[in-house]
Amino acid sequence: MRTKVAIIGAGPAGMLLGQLLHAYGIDNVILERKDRDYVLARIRAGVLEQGTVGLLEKLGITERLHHEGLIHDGIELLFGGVRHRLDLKHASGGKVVTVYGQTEVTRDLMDARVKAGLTTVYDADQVSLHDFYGSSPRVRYVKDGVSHEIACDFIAGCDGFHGVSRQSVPADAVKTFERVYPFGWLGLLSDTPPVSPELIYTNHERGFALCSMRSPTRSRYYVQCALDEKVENWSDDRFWDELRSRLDPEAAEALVTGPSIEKSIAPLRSFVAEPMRFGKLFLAGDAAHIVPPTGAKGLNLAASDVHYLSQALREFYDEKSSAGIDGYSARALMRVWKAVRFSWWMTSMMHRFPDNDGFATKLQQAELDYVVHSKAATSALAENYVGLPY
Ligand code: RFL
Ligand code: PHB
Repeated sequence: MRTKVAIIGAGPAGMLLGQLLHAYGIDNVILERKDRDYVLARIRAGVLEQGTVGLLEKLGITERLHHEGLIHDGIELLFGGVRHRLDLKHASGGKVVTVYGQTEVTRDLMDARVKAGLTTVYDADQVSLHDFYGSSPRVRYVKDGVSHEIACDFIAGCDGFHGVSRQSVPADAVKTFERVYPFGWLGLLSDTPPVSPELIYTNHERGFALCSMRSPTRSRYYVQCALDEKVENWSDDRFWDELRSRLDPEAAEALVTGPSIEKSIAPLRSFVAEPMRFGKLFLAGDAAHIVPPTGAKGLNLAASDVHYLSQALREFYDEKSSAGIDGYSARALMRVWKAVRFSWWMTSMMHRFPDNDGFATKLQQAELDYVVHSKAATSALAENYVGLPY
């Protein structure tokens, strides 16, 4: 088989890149290690920046998103037992975010891909990358016990943090930067109405909590937990009690509980691999960088990466110019590091750190008070949260 761009990974980065390239007339094949249902069962992000929605709009796949997505023009910060609303729309000069699950974005992209008749190989085992520094890049994989090879012009590594693409690069060609946080998030999804119409980010002495949602009838909640926590030790009741204990009395009272549909623990990490291009191999999304979810930036960064990459490839094919390709890594990393900073800052301000002496807690309180009472500080949070321009 031959294609212009071989894309590894059918998460949001790979699926969105595939559709953007298709819109530019650039043929591509996606190789995914898991099956479609497995990919769709991963419960992850919920908040889309306007730029991400704009890319989906450009592709004409927002019918369901505009119907089911929830427009949010504010969030609440809960600290010292009191909730403070941040008017994101006002503070950012008119921008909002859309609450629409990552699984739904991926499903819409998958459906569009099927409709366009494009090739996605699910259950692709032992994917390996070859000659991306040379003149004939290739990707090999095994499907149903049979080996296959795809010859291509370029390879896009959209295979997440644990994928094979970054690992295929010689160790001395890549520099990594990392912070591992000393806690995780225990998340629960339930078919219960959200406790409040907007997201509540909570700084509490028992730890961070987040009240989010997927729809008017489906809620997503998180509580900060120790890194060595086991999800088996958390009955639904224990989760609900812990969450309630971190909320203000009004929210605690209003919280509607019910059986969990999904419950899982995610570690928190900041990670960046530089550069994001190695010859004819490009990395995009979680394959190149990870941010802690506190800033709701991971999926949105995957979207801005593939926007830059698809533009660069379009320039290459349509205008015979390598400028976009040569500039891809620097351009993407400029935006990535700003989101890394914002996610780290939100994480530092909202969580309890195990080595926390009283000093750090006092600084958090001062910072939170500043954020909600200073127009400049509110604006700074808002413009990052709704998404910096591409
Ligand atoms: P993904 O989604 O990990 O997809 C990678 C795909 O590659 C496949 N793969 C391979 N395929 C072939 N061969 C191999 N060797 C392969 N190895 C892996 C995988 O099976 C998979 O299908 O990466 P991608 O596409 O870069 O997308 C990134 C996002 O998934 C991620 O950044 C977000 O989910 C992060 N995130 C959030 N982002 C937001 O923008 N807003 C949020 O509100 C938000 N909340 C979150 C989050 C992540 C969370 N967790 C679980 C870490 C909340 C949580 C709890
Ligand atoms: C979610 O709904 O899963 C979600 C929302 C906001 C975040 C992180 C996760 O910051």
